[in-house]
Amino acid sequence: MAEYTLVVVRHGESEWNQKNQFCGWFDADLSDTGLEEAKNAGKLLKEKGYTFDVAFTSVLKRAIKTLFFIQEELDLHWLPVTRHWRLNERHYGGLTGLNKAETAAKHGEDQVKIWRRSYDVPPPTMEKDHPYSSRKERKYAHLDAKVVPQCECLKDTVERVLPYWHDVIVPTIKSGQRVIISAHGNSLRALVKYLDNIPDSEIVGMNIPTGIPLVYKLDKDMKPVDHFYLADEAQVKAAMEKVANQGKVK
Ligand code: DG2
Repeated sequence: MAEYTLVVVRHGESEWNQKNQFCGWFDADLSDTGLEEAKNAGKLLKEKGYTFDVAFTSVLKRAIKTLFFIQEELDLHWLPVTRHWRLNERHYGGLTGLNKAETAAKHGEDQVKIWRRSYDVPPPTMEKDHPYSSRKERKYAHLDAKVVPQCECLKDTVERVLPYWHDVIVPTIKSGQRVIISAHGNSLRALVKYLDNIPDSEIVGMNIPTGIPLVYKLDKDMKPVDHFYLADEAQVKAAMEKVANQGKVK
């Protein structure tokens, strides 16, 4: 029986999603389309009667701003929001900043799919002097240098998202507070893989669309009894295909 409702949402389209660049820990802003997607997500949640007591997001502005525009539509500006690096996007390492289609033309679509979607094959490591290195960013200065990744496969992302899920988010949900998480394509794939117990081989085919709220109904042990996107099937399918196709040669 469903005991709790959790809503997760991938941020609206970012400027780097729009330019089809690997983004990871780079702090890209929302595009104008992404801003509209964020507002629409809020409108949809309002229309369907969802409300929240607490919100979690990453320390990346595309997710933070998406959450803000959702709060705005729901008139929930007062909501306690926790921003945490463990909800950041998967770190794309040396691919950060490269165009996905151009990378596919250079290395092949299969290789790009492995880098984007495999469970345990990491992208190339980010060099120390990489122009988009997060090493020197003030928001990560409090972290042990060993914790700040220089590249991550999905398995690495699962390993850093789950402690936060178990230690912070689960107790919050179990306390009866209604939770929304605004995060990223791959930090959410990590969470969804765990929640739905998706095998490593099947997670390869899973793409999370931007700006469409995904609702989980969880039982008392936090096992999903149901989940669904707040959009019709055709819209979700098209949005997922759009994400998948970003790794194809144009
Ligand atoms: C995208 C996901 O992350 O890219 O890092 O480029 O969700 O923060 O926009 P997000 C990125 P793909 O894994 O879909 O290529």
